Amino acid sequence: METFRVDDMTCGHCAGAITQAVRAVDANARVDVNLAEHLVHVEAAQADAESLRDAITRAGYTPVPVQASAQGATPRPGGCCCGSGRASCAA
Ligand SMILES: [Cu+2]
Repeated sequence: METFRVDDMTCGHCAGAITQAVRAVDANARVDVNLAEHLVHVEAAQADAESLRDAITRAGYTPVPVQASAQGATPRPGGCCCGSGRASCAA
């Protein structure tokens, strides 16, 4: 599973364009777009992360790979989701 943050993906059209770009390099990839958080999750069938990133870039967007450990906004036990070690980001 590869995750990219694509800040310039702003509407359903962008999401569709990115999905198509990914499918163009990996027809059997499972693409899951979270428009609200500008995240694209790709379960690739054959393409590697670099080709996926390339495909999204060529579609005109700016994908930033997201580390698996940084995914999700759920606070981890003993610290904040952002890894600062504080009890909460707002503290
Ligand atoms: Cu758009």
